[in-house]
Amino acid sequence: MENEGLPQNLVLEELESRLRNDFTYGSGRVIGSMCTCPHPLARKTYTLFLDRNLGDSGLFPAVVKLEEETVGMLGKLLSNPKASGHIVTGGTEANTLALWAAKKLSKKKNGEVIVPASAHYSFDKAGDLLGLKIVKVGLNSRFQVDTEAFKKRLNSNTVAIVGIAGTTGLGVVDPISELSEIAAENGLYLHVDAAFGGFILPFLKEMGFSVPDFDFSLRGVSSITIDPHKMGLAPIPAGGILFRNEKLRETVAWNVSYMAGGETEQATLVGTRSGASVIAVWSLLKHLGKEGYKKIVTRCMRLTWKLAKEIREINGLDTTTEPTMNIVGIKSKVFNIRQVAKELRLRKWAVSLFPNHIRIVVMPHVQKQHVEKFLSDLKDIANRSGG
Ligand code: 0PR
Repeated sequence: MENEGLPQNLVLEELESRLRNDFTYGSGRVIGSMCTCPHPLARKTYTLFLDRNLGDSGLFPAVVKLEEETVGMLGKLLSNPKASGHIVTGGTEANTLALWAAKKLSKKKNGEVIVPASAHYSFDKAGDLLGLKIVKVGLNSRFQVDTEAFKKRLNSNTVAIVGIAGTTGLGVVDPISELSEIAAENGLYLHVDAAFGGFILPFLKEMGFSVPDFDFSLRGVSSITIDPHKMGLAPIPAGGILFRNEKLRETVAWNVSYMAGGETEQATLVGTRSGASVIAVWSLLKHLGKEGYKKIVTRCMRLTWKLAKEIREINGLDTTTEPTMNIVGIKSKVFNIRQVAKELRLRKWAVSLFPNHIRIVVMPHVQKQHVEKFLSDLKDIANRSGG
């Protein structure tokens, strides 16, 4: 830091010039990400109430009420109006809170958590932090967790099992109803990671698509991650952790007595936390309603199906699996998929690269013309590589 500060306009000018060349969602070039342009209403409500801090909740009782309502609306979406939880920093914090609750409830010393091999790396982080062994179970030919293999890994140290409703790599939904039975029969905690799928599956279901059960309608489900800053169109940070009931949430709650607003309770990893995030999510759920989200999901899915169909028509390329949600995996038996990703990046497409496939996520900022331009570049790359 310099001794003398710069005038505001110079600071702004410098920032504008330095940030100009970063990717923007609006350009349509970011097609491998799970984030998107926040909805204009959420931008507005977020900035209007930037100073609200739920770490000292006694100062902001109205925001506490808005968070309760937000969690109530998400709970209802996930078949449980009595769910209790918080808007947190993201899926990583939500998944960590779930494993923390499971660990505390079990009181076991050398706890193990069984997760699908497709689980997000946040479970590895949480396991490391909480001293829990993360046991990974292989997938079947449809990239869902193999429940028979799952059962074989259960032992007296198991404290929780995890299922994913919308995997990070391919958007696949695990057989959560089977996991729910395993959990119920063995008295185990089942956490469902619907960080991505939580804002898609309920809407697809209402629109008549066949969607497997994955939420609190299943008796064994203890908690669910559902992230508004992914398909919910909320500004970052906005993750969601929902526990089946208030008692489970209280497992990770702490009382802090000295706060300016009086005694406060915190049941999140962070202390000071954004009330603006809560307000932004609340405003979006109120404004968009189910119909608004259905429209967004429909548009993303139509483009996803178009993309998947046309990828399969390109010589040498194929999709990894039929998309369940707005994620497409591109694989090849002919080309080195790493090389294809490299060529795409040279043409300024921000794609994600997994060990055996390229991940495309058709988020709400991706328009038809972007998909068409992407397909034409992909065809060109395949042709030049001799597919
Ligand atoms: N659970 C699942 C199923 C996820 O896919 C993710 C993140 C998380 C949990 C963790 O969420 P947070 O990142 O909010 O803590 N999935 C994306 C991924 O890792 C996140 C992402 C977002 C990646 C934007 C790239 C990007 O540009 O692939």
